[in-house]
Amino acid sequence: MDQAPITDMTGSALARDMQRHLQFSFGKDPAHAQVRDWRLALSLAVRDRIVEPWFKATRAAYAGHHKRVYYLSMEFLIGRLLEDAIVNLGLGDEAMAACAEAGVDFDALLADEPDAALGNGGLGRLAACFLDSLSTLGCPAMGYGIRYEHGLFRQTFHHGHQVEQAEAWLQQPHAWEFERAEASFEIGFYGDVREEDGRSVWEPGDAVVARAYDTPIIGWQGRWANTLRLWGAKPTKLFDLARFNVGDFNAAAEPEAQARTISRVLYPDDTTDQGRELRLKQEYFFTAASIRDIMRRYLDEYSDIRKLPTKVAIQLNDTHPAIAGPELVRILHDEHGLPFDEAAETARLTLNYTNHTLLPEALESWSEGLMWHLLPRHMRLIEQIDDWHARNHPRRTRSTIDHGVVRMGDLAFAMANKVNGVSALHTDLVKTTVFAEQHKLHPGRVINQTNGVTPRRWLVACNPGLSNLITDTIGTGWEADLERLSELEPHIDDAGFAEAFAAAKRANKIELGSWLKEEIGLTVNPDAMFDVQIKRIHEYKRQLMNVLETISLWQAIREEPEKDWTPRLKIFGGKAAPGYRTAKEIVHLINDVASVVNVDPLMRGRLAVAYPPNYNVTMAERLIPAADLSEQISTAGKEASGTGNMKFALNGAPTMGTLDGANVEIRDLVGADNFFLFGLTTDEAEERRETPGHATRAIAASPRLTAAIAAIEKGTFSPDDPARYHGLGRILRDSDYFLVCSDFDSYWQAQRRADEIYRDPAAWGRMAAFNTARSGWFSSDRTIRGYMRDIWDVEAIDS
Ligand code: CJB
Repeated sequence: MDQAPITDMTGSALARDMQRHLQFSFGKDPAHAQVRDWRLALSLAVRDRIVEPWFKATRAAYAGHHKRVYYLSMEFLIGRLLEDAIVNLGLGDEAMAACAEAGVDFDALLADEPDAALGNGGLGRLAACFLDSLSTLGCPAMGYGIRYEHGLFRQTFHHGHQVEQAEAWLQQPHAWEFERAEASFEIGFYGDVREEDGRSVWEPGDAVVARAYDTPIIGWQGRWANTLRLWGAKPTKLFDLARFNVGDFNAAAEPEAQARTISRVLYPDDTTDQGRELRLKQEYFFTAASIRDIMRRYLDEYSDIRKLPTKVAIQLNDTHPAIAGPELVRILHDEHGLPFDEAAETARLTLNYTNHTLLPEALESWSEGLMWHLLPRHMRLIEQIDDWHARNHPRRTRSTIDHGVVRMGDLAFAMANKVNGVSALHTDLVKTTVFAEQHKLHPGRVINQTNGVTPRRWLVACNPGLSNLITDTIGTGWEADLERLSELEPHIDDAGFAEAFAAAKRANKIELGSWLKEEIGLTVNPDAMFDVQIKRIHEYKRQLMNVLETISLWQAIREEPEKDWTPRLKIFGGKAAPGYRTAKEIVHLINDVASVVNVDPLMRGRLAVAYPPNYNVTMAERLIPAADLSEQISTAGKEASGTGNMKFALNGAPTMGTLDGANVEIRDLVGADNFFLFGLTTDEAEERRETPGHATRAIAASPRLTAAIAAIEKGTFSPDDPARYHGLGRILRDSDYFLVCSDFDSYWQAQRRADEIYRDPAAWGRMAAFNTARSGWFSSDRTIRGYMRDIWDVEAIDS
């Protein structure tokens, strides 16, 4: 029989391969196949079409002896992969037809895929957007991370309270990865260091095996594919047969259980440092495996270890992989015999560090005691690196080791060729606050690379209505050249375009409305302003200010129900770290407020609150295209960049925001008229925080805020437990570190300005369209080009 080539991109070939995989890869008779079976079969058929460009890319990188980029990240928040791959390969119509032929609903099939949540939030999602852009640009690169068995917990609400459940994305077959039993490394922990022939030799006391699992990441139009290599932990010895034979069955299985623990769960913390030994083990485990793999690949191709930085660029995504510095020095010095200073400098020229936060509680540090215990050779090398740094910079006053603690930020900085911040404002703060001394010692080392988002997932795939309108208006090609969105500008005042733009938004809102009805039983008014705040729950992100404004609006509507209010649907989404008490109280408060507001007959059609549980990438893909207003209301100086803010702007939702993170750049680009600005600036916030009694004064000056706080303290929203929110009340009154009270009135006024403009659909539509037309710069393609040019010094390969 004639066999078409595997990369046959026709619909008939895709349909044939889907049927073939169903039967021969999964052993299912089409007559009995369920949605899941079809989804897995289609995934393999699509994956087949990625393999060829993937091999081609790998061969091209080898053949040209190109410099490679390695992106080390504890988190990759990749979400679902099938639709993304279909969109990048341009197989949408073909896949739909294949499903129709098989009699399965394409949307149901896509919706069946688990959302791979191997990350907490912005940092992990950025890593996933970067993978997409690296492949789209044809940059030879590899992502390295951990193959967590359990991703971020599943959130449910029980009487408004957050309950966490284990997530289990690997309970079913995972269609996208290739297990590489041959790519395994033994990773040691504990033990001793002995001297042998003038060299230090680390003899670990325990070890696990890191096994590679590869997922190909296809770029736009399938021209290039890179690899995401995730490490799973396995025991060095599978099973203790001796113990089993004497009847000690639990002990026999212990090595396996202990080793697997390392890659079992993603730490659910976001911007708080969890000082746990297991976390440090995870960090060393994946970093050491990745560095070994990188060195193996380098030494396969080259012999001079000193030239490593000319062929390898390693990016550390925050300090989580910062142990890469001492690990690389250990390999170069202990194993390859480079003199210490040369080893340290070679390692430094290979490594780069991205800082994602300056919040003091998020700056990683580990006790020296734990380090000596778990990684004795590395701890000694950290001391030597610190001495080396001090020798070269006699004026320095800060050291990496301080009061028995190793500061990972200082280590990462000392061992980096470039250090980058993630927005213009954040990079300035990197230079002037936490890393001020290092910046003075190393001028030019700190640079800015403002974050970006991939337009393939965050516009083409999630918002087909708007994407089609864009293509109808400016033609194709903008998907990988997003600044071309500016070509929309001359059309913004065309009646036809304006109408179609508004219609696309409205269709998304109606679709979201039916999903909310199904999901949480809420009936929504599609004409209401969809006002959305989705992100981790954190005091600095100030969901509390948003819910206080909601309460205030509820009170105002109750006072004057006859007034012509601009209808609003307040949508919240986000998880609280399980151990973060205040964040969990805020979750509870949002739910309690929703349960009062949503049944108040005076609110009907005017105000409602939606808080669908278990916010994740998939939910973001649903909410962002339907949003009218984007809430980016963090205390100035606290949000390093934000990336959700970029996705909303791109999808035509103006920002309600402070001058924080990348909001500053968004406002500069979309124009001050198309952005709702409020609140203190970073400097003003710093100063206000130092002013005694700032919260008391702000509350006293604002009757609205006084009434809203009084309501939560009185138990208006928690009649079953009136004291429930006394703690939140105290935080607001006594300390208010995040300046909710100080910014409240300014926020309220900005919201009312938004109400005013929303009443004029043409004016609002214009603002929305300007947001889309002027957000092209926020493509992660632009960010990755910046990293390639300013940090990695690598060229794209034209395949
Ligand atoms: N960020 O998501 C995290 N986790 C952290 O531990 C530290 C920072 C976020 O990184 C994003 C990507 O750079 C930023 O946009 C965001 O502001 C920051 O909080």
